[in-house]
Amino acid sequence: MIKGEEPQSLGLEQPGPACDRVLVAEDDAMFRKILRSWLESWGYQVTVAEDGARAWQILQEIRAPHLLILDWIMPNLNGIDLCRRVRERASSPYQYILLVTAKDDKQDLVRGLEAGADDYLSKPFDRNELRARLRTGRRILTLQDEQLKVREELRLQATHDGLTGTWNRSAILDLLHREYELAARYGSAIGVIMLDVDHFKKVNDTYGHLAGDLVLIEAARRMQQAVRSYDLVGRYGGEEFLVVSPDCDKVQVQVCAERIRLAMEERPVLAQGSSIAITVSAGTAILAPRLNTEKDALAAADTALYRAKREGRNQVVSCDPG
Ligand code: GH3
Ligand code: MG
Ligand code: MG
Ligand code: MG
Repeated sequence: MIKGEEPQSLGLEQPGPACDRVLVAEDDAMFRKILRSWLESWGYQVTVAEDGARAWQILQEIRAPHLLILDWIMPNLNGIDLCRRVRERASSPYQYILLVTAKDDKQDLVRGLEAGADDYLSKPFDRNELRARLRTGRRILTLQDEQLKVREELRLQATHDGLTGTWNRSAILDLLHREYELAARYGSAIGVIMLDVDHFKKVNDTYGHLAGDLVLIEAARRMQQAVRSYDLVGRYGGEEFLVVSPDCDKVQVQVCAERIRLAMEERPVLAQGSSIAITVSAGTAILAPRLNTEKDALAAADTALYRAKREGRNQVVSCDPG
């Protein structure tokens, strides 16, 4: 029934994290057992399903395998229909499907590929051939993983500030807009805090630009710690930050800004062997879609920040309502 042997395995095929798991959907118990033992000897983690319905169930799990070996003829849900379902779902990341069957005429092959299979293997098949075809699948999945990683890295770079790791200016403004739309729908309000490190130029002049950078990193870290988990911190400009605080009223946003102010004043930043005292000034405003726009709220917070600076720094000023 199954022909072929292969030379002594050289051990694990060093499977990557996403494509080291294989789902075998096969109704023939004997064949299932053989496949499992081969696959395990090549270093794969194997999950088996005795019919198509069970395989579909397994595929709903979060850590479902990305490499699928599907038998064509199975009870409940056959391999071709299962294949179609997987493709209709169009999930990312991609799942590589190897269809296995005793059918071997050209038309069947075309049907299988049209249903969304990536490759096709006729029973009885050679152990080495299966191994080689799985390697092809793994190569494709590995490439995909790398692409996904690159895409994620690019997305991170495009939305985050390289120095502090907070959202960058365009991202925090996008997020403010998203919160604005949500608040408009639910009739809620958003707190907006504009913050600026006091006399930061002096930090650079006294301790050097590198120490200045470390102060910014630490300031951003303290801000993140001072806000609620769903508040958003972004670097708005050089030493200026914007905090977006969803579901917030005037008092809550002041409290939040005050917590940030205290977190800075509380203890100096240790950078490059120096102990650097820092303070921030903050201006707060409320964005309520029924009353004002994002632009209004940002301008109001900015005006309040300007007042905080003028009135002596290291303080929180709220914009006057209206
Ligand atoms: P104020 O209290 O009025 O805000 O005074 P300030 O000195 O903080 O304000 P000013 O706008 O005069 O100076 C801001 C300084 O921040 C000038 C600029 O060189 C510095 N700066 C901006 N971005 C960075 C950065 O990424 N790293 C470092 N080290 N310095 C930066
Ligand atoms: Mg079968
Ligand atoms: Mg400043
Ligand atoms: Mg400034």
